[in-house]
Amino acid sequence: MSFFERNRKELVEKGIDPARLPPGQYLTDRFPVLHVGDVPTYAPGEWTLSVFGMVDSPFTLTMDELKAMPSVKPTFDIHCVTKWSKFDTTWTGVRVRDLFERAGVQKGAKFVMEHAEFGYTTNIPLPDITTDDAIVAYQFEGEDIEPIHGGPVRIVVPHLYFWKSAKWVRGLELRDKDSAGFWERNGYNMYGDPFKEQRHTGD
Ligand SMILES: Nc1nc2c(c(=O)[nH]1)N[C@H]1C(S)=C(S)[C@@H](COP(=O)(O)O)O[C@H]1N2
Ligand SMILES: [Mo]
Repeated sequence: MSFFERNRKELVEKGIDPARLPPGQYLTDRFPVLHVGDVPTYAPGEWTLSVFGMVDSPFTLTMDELKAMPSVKPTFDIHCVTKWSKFDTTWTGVRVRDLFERAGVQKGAKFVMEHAEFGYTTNIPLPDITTDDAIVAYQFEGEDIEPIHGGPVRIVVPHLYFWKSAKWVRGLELRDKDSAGFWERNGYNMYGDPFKEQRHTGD
């Protein structure tokens, strides 16, 4: 029996619904750290988030302003394209949808480019980043997000592979056309549905 088969069998033995684990993934309790480049550090008050592109009123938020907005605390499973999945992670933050309502999304805007520190980008369709659980997160399991996991603030979008969840997010840009972000230019799928195993370009 392969590692993956054993892992799936253990899941059933623990009474967890195996349908939650996408094909080709294994479940881990650990929280692996995955990113390209350095971990940024911010002086207090230095971090900001800009909403721009095809919106009527672009704006830039400080951390205090973000935290003053209504927050949600969803729990969901996350799936990395390098094959680990982690179940029941809980995040606190503001719905991307609420930020976009404040900015006034223009007719014709259909995609979002997430911009992170040091130039990391990832593209996502507008409906996928405006679900109930797609958030600009500042807490993980009730504590400030650690810098290695994207703190002070990252995107989390549960239903796509985790590379679509930019750590150290600094900008959300509304666009009419889809274009590839960092990993998408380097062979990863434009959409990234883990349950359809959309890992690479054209999957
Ligand atoms: N800014 C930035 N965000 C990023 C990445 C990155 O390289 N830079 N990697 C992505 C990938 S591939 C994954 S799997 C997750 C990993 O998040 P974690 O380190 O908190 O597990 O972050 C995503 N967000
Ligand atoms: Mo990943």
